[in-house]
Amino acid sequence: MRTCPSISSIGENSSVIRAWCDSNGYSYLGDTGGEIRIAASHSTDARFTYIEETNTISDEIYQLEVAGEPPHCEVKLTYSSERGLKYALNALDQMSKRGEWQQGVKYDYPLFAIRGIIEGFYGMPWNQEQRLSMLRFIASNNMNAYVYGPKDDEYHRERWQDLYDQESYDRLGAVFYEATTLGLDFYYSIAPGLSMRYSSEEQFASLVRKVSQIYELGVKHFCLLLDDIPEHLQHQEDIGRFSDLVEAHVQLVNRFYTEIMKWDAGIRLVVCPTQYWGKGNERYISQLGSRIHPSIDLFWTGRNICAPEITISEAAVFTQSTHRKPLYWDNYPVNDVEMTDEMHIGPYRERDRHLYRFSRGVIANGMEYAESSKISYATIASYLWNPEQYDPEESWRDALREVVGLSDYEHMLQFADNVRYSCLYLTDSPMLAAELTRFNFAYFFGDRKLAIDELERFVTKMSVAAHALLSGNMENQALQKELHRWLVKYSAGCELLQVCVDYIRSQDADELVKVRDNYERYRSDLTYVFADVLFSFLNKVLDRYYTTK
Ligand code: LTM
Repeated sequence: MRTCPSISSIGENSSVIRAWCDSNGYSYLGDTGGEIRIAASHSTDARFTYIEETNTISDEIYQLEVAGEPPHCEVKLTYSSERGLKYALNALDQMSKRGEWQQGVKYDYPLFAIRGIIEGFYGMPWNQEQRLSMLRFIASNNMNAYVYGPKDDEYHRERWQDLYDQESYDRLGAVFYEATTLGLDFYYSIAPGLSMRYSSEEQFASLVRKVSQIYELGVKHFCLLLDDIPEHLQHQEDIGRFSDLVEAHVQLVNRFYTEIMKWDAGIRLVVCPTQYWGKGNERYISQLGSRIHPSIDLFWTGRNICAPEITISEAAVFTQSTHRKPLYWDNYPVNDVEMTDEMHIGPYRERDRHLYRFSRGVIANGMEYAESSKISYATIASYLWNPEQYDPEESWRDALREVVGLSDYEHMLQFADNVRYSCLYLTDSPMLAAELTRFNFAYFFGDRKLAIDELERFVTKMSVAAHALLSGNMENQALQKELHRWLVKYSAGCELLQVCVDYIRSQDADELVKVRDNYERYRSDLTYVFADVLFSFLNKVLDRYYTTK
């Protein structure tokens, strides 16, 4: 556990600074005596309200001037809003965590306007503790939006017409309160499309009533999710009334928008269309985009449900046909449905670094594994803040340090390097792959014994990490629990590699039998680690490729 320096502050917004200190583990001493002494001031100068690159008015710009180090650190903060102030405090926190006090002036702002996450996966929704911890995590990584929409919360989808019972309502209220206190926009989503009769006045009224229950909490950001529902009209009444699904959706969305805008002019609506991926100029999405109110945002996952890359030309096609920039619902790190054997803890990648100019923002869908999601989320947050300077590998290592903790970092790096496979990264195990390539060359063209020794040293390092992560008490125990299945498979892979080394060294036929037996066992567990890297090496070993002859 690190100890944080104490903080005192003079100037504006001391209550915000105090609240930030409370949720980030700093003690707040009032207006004097802190090891970090802050002078905070608000500014409405263009420099603090306007971002030139994106040509937007922003409330997220800040300047931090640091002189000295704790216990004698003087800090001047300038910002145009509470959000900017919180980001400035997060920047201070980063310095404190890393023990790197950068003297001088830092002026900074985000490039993507909407930067957030959606709890929008199939499977067990996060529990309240995980959800609140996630909110604190994304806020401390300068994201600004949390979307509530777990597919398996029955009030969200299956029982969309039913009002929340008191207990669930209070729970949701607490999430909204925490998000707002942290400076996050809380989006409530509702998904009526599995059963809704679009022609029914009664059902439309139920939809509005349900959402007004949430509005009563103070919520002003809503999502109407029409994904993963039948692509054609189902009810006879609807077939008689509308020419097709998109006509029903245009009517539903516009009526719904008109209705909720009566409550408050500050309300924002995002719609997830039924066709939420593709080229972006197909009939349904073009019709919907052309005919719904221009202020409504549309979610879009890109070229595929899980997009291997997102380019600016794809975004431009979407914008031309729908008359609005996409708000990306990025299906990473989510690992539900057919991806449940995978664990998505690799860094975010393959999103164009200029996408911020061509989109409203990115909302990243999580895994039901909340702690594990934080690893990729931290990299997504750093891409979204400044995609021009984003370095996936550097950001990933920072994320591992933050989520895993310093004491387990090196072991976790050994392990996680073999658990990077996802739609964004179809290979895996770059360190192991490089080691096997090196071994292959050295075995045939160098000192054979030395080649085997070096491979064994590498495998031992991997095995030590497996042992430590599986049997010790990790600093982040929730993470250890979530990763258990992948750690077990990784450990089995390490054992298998060791058996291979033993065989290659001894060239003993009995050792080869052991390799085969181990391999069969290893293969019967479908948990995805190492992608194909281990298999291609194993196949060579079993084919007696590494012989002394
Ligand atoms: O992506 C969207 C818009 N909807 C669903 C998600 O809820 C689900 O988590 C992902 C990944 O399986 N795929 C979807 O189609």
